[in-house]
Amino acid sequence: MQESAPLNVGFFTKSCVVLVCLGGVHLIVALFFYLTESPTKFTNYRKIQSDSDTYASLTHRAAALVMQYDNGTEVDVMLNKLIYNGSVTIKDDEEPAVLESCPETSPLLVGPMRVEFSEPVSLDMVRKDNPQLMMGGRYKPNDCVALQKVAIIIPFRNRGEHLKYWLHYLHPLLQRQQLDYGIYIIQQDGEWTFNRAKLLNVGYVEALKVYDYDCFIFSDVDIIPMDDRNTYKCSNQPRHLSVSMDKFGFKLPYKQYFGGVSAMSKKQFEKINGFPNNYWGWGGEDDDIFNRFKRIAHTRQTMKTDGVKSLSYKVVDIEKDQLYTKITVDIGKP
Ligand code: NGS
Repeated sequence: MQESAPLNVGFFTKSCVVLVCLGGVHLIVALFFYLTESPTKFTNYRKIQSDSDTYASLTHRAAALVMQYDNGTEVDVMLNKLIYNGSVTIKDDEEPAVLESCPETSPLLVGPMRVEFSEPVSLDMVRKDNPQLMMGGRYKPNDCVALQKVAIIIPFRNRGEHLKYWLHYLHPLLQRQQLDYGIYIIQQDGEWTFNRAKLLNVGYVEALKVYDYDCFIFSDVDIIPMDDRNTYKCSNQPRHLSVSMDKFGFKLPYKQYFGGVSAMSKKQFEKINGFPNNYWGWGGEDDDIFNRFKRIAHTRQTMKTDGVKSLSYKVVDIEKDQLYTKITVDIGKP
């Protein structure tokens, strides 16, 4: 028993030395990997697990691009491409695939459409037919970056039947047109006289609170295009879209007619101070806005004081459905 004691002590000491050496080697290897790996962790965002991580790192990359580009428009385009929700796909160990812009003319268009109202339509059916819609009636193509961000504004009260058909026909059409769009139903609260133009102004202001729209389509709830080549987009001039309607024998009722469906960019809308707020009841407001683009003395004076800049209203309710954002507003009375 006594003889074996020194042997055990020697073995114990050796084991300790071996263990310390192994610990040292481990430390050196760990230090080596730490020094060679850590810089890449802060410059690359490749291994991204969750959506929020994706968004955060893209924002970061976009911010870096802002530093690199001096030209404002170029930065805008790059930011747009990178921060475009859901349009940048990232896989492990791959650079993010930045999407191309959608083409000027969508390849998905079908041309003339059969539009008829004899078959009943339900909102549930429209929801099922349009599974790609996001809450609030929002959509954007997932394989290209839409050329315009379009808010569609519909003045509304007691026209549920019309609305169903409008949504049934328009959602698929707008998706075929490859637009980044949102539907805003602006419902006038109460029973006072309807004011279409003021509701359109409200729609403009409210839609801009939700998203950075650059194009606005103002549409009656009972007008449906019969050909999807009539694009719900803006151009360098205000556009009148409903130029050939069945109820007018497929021609304009008069040359200056600007009612039904019209398109204006944000810039154009701001330039004319939006729609007049003081047309209560049927008619005239669309002629007024037509004249805001012309040198007609009276309108040119009133448009400065009466328009989106002097708009006042109270939001009563905001309902977000898969098919639309419905905003109920108190716009006062005549
Ligand atoms: C004009 C109205 C417009 C209206 C157009 C078509 O007379 O607001 O008729 O109306 N102008 C005035 O009242 C000054 S419609 O047949 O669509 O009801 O858009």
